[in-house]
Amino acid sequence: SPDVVAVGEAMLLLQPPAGDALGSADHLEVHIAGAELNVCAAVARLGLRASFASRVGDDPFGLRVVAEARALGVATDLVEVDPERPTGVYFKDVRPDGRRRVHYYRSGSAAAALGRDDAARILACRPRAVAFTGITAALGQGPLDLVRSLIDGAHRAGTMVVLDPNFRPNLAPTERIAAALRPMLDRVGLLALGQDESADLLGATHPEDVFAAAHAAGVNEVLLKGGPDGVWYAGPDGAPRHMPSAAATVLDPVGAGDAMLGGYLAARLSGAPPEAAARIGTHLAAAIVATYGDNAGLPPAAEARALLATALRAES
Ligand code: KDG
Repeated sequence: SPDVVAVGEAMLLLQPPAGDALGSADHLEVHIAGAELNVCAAVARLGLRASFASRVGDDPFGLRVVAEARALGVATDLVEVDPERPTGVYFKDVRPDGRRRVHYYRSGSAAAALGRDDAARILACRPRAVAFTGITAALGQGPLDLVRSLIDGAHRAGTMVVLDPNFRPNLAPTERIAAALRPMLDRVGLLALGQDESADLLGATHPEDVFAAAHAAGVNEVLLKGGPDGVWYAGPDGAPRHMPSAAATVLDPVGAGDAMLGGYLAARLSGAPPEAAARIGTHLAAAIVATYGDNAGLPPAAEARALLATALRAES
């Protein structure tokens, strides 16, 4: 059975080549993206078993999602093909200052038809951890019901629940998704969130306050992602410790938070303490931001696994 199952939507991503803009580019680069798939890619690269659970359309893009997920080493037997609905598509502009702007064409997509009925097949493979983001919860009522069933089922089975709020205002109003996620926090094993998201979810941005608020809400472990400001993980006393970003070149920041989470999670599941896990997440995130595309640029498997092995040795 898989170490991690991540549940959500993967899409075809079209973005202009370096230096070009969406409004004037003659050609667009094609990638496959989706926060939960990006998390799976990082987990798999470190040598753990990651499975992506979703629905895709019966179209060339759905086939491409499945093929590229497999090429990333991610299992796809929990991806169902929907004959009636298309695979979602999104476009991304990366501005010269590194900021991004996304345009979604995903309403009515195959993944938006995920629902409570999908929980059983996901939990039946008995993963060690089940991961999803606020994007999954924002896809529609069915996906939100699925998230709720998964949390309950995972909690009953003793499976770790991993949540990243990943608010996407273009998709659903932040406060509506925050309100849906808050009551789930008491069953969340690992909450990975950005500093802007912690303001919306927990009303706190200062790391001490974020950790305290998350623990008060019942969260077991917190990873606070500050983007270029680095990351905060739990020190031996449970209080936040800081690790700076390792990014030297920032070409495309999208996907860095997912690589951070995937790297951290894989390392924790392998027995690494939070500090070593945060170092691995930091390393993967730096590789992602130096490359165009949301999950392109991860270090080769041998290098990633050596990194994890070194981190584990340092601890023993
Ligand atoms: O975290 C990166 C994701 O935002 C990206 O890959 C696409 O899942 C995606 C979304 O909904 O924006």
